[in-house]
Amino acid sequence: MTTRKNDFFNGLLGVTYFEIRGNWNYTGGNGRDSMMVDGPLTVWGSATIARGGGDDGLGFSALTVGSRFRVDAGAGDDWLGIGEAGGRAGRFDGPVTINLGIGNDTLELPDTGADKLTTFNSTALFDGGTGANSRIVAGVKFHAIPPVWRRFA
Ligand SMILES: [Ca+2]
Repeated sequence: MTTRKNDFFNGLLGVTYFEIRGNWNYTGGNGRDSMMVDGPLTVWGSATIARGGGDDGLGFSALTVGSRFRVDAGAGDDWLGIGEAGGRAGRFDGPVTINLGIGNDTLELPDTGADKLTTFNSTALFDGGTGANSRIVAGVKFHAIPPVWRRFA
């Protein structure tokens, strides 16, 4: 399934559970994109998110991905949030690769609550890219393999 910009998820308001039984590819355009995926959303295969230029905002709440999860935020001062404070957790069973690209970017992994932590079950690489990048990492669980952090303050 391939989605562009916000069209797809704007149509899902009010849906309480959604499942993609394959791979999910999202491509944002240049300019300022903003997308909040308020799950539960389960992707059986891989999920690949490419944002393009612009100061983008991207949030995932209760996202579960069965295979590889990759985000390329591109140029611009981007914000990426995975999880929702006090909210529902997500789970990533395959390798996770987050590239925030050029710009002063922010990564947020908030505390979703002790009994429902966002869980990374494989490798996880978080690369802030060039620029002054910050991260807020609270209640997440990295199973077995420690995450790799690059270019964050
Ligand atoms: Ca960026």
